[in-house]
Amino acid sequence: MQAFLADCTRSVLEGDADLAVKLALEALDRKYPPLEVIENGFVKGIREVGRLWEEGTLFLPELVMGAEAMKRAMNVLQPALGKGARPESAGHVVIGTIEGDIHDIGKTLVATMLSANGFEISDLGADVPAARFVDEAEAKGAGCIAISALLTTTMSGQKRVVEELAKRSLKGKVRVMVGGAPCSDEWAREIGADGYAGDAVAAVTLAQSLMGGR
Ligand code: B12
Repeated sequence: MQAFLADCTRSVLEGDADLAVKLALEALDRKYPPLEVIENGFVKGIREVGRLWEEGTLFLPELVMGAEAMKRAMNVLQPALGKGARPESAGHVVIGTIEGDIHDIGKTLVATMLSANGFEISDLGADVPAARFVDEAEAKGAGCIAISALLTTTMSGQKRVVEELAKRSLKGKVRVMVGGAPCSDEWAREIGADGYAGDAVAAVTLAQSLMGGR
């Protein structure tokens, strides 16, 4: 299993989307736990790509190729995350990546895990204006808005969502959770959000506690 996970990591590092898809299919075939393959295989690869890019060892085209390999593998593995009996709805969550930010891999993983745990999801995608989150929450009667931000330059948009809720007298009624690399518990407190989670599993626990679910 360790060697297999290392191959998954390598496929993303090398930006080899065909290999990533082949390994993802093989993981399903071998009945490996999909979340472990994602987190300890492919995600490790994309984080390493980011680190190498930051230190100047990799260039943007390689970052894009790594992300493409990661996304293609996720497309294969995600349906397996949601398998099993669907419990009754644990609540409705509106999720998206904030305006100006096109990073959607982590957001999509959080959405998939929430859905697999019984939450109804409105996934607005990436580059979503603050007001759009609130419009959708109002339209669907959602109990929670989950906002992803991967850039220090876009995370302030999460604050705008909280402000928009306050403007419409919905603050406290619709809970807000934030996540993404530059976010933290402290940031969530600072902007008046209800919570922060660092990964998709923690996001499920947080949503359950915010929405009084199981
Ligand atoms: C892949 C990637 C890209 C891809 C994105 C593809 C896509 N469709 O998503 C591409 C190549 C397009 C890209 C572009 C850019 N990127 Co980029 N990218 C990354 C990289 C390497 C990985 C992100 C990722 O997918 N991680 C894997 C997922 C699974 O992890 P995650 O996103 O952290 O999500 C997990 C948790 O954070 C949490 N979570 C996430 N969202 C949420 C939401 C909620 C509510 C909760 C509770 C939890 C939660 O759960 C997730 C699952 O466990 C990061 C490096 C890094 N370490 O994050 C840089 C990084 C985010 N990028 C960076 C930059 C600068 C850019 C560009 C500006 C580059 C450029 N010059 O053009 C552009 C931005 C374009 C834009 N306007 O958005 C910087 C940001 C620096 C900063 N301080 O702001 C980083 C940190 C790289 C670096 N080290 O410098 N990027």
